[in-house]
Amino acid sequence: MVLNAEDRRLLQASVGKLDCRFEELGGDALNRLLIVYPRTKTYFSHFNLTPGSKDILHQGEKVAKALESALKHVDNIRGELCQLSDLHAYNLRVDPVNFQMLTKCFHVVLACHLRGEYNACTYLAWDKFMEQVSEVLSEKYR
Ligand code: HEG
Repeated sequence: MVLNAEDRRLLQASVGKLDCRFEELGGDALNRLLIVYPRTKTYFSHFNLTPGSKDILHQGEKVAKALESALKHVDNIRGELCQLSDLHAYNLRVDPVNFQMLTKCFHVVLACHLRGEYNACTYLAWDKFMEQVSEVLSEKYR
């Protein structure tokens, strides 16, 4: 799905309305992912998986920083996430369905931080964006 001009505007505007730093959303989303979809823990067996652990927050921050850079380059998400795409496909071998699960958790986190600002159009813009990121991170599989 293509991000049109209005989607891009809504993405940028909603980042500006967050009541926290963008990087903090990642830890929150990853915490939720591991609780709501416990099978995702298999990818992080070397982590301290206690909710809110430093491992989880640090990893979440890395994810959020990657999302932030993709947001700054929405015209070239593929180029921006090229190395991460290789990493997830060839090294980590994360099953693509996990990206959808993380996206769902990310929506909940955005809704918590944006409250009334998170309307249907803003939701759709984020959903398209996350779909593009997920596509890029899983397209090099097999
Ligand atoms: Mg991935 C590492 C981004 C989904 C499992 N992920 C990373 C890193 C980044 C990143 C930036 C660090 C890379 C590095 O250190 O060089 N991940 C990222 C994004 C998204 C995503 C942007 C989707 C929006 N990752 C994702 C999902 C899973 C997963 C859904 C599995 C459920 N990622 C994963 C693992 C690592 C990374 C196991 C390595 C963690 C480690 O050992 O430090």
